[in-house]
Amino acid sequence: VANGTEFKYTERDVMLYNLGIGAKRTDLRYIFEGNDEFQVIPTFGVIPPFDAELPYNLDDLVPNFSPMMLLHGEQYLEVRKYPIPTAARLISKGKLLEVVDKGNAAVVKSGITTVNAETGEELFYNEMTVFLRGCGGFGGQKKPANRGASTAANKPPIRLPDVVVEEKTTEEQAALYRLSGDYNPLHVDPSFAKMGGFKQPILHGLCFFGIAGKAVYEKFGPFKNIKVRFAGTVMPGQTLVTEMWKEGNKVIFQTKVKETGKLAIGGAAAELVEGEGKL
Ligand code: HDC
Repeated sequence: VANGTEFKYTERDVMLYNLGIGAKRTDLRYIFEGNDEFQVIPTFGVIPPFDAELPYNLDDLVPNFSPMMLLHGEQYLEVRKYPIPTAARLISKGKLLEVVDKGNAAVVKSGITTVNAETGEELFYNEMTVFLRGCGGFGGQKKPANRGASTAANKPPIRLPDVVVEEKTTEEQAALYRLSGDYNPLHVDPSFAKMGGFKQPILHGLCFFGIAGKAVYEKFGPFKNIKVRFAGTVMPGQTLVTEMWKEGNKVIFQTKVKETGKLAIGGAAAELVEGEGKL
């Protein structure tokens, strides 16, 4: 839509989001509006775009589109201004960046800019990439374009990680996380998940992105951008192990599922806000 869609959030939404990505009752700055340092974890910037109406339908872009076969492929978030307000009215506008033909699958990337509805100031920019299984082979471009930080390979260095953070998700993680705005049935409805090829509902990519991003934020401080590729699925209840390497101003990271040893997030990095880094 020409004027964008309004997304209004309050302190209650902030607490719900923080809890959805694993904030504990002892993290008062995340779960108690009366705390002096009450704040939203910066990965919250991926939430406002869920209310943005995109000026196209996936159905019209690729053949055989089915919502059950959609997976979140990659996410890139820029936080354009700190501090992030704990309540605001925002407007998000999205556009199509590219459609890539992977043969079996199609990869569709959207760019969404979110501004403060009152001041017009830019707050967040997102690139959201969906991986559409069974929707390729239409003769489209084969490789995604190079977009700098949003498509960087971020290969971890060959040394032990500088910091490792382990966090167990709960069986209710997806049921809780969805209340922040991604109501995709894939994450709670067993029959929908089965039609998508999964034995049980899987965790939102942006939920484990948030858990990993929270670990980076707590160990290294605020970041100006963060990028991940969802390399494997996570089931609610599994334990996530996030390994981080500080390389100059950049924190390269990856997240594995402890129970299986498989990679859930790869090709990931956050660029720290200059002069704010903790280490
Ligand atoms: O990597 C596989 C996988 O399962 N990843 C995990 C996906 C996942 O769990 N995502 C989160 C849960 S789904 C979710 O949260 C949905 C949410 O509710 C809705 C979000 C809505 C956003 C709205 C925006 C508008 C899988 C299946 C993705 C790929 O595995 P394979 O099929 O085995 O592919 P592979 O052989 O490894 O690679 C084939 C080509 O595809 C590229 N590629 C691989 N993974 C990618 C990816 N591209 C983008 N994102 C990914 N995650 C590879 O580079 C490869 O390309 P090429 O052949 O050119 O090298």
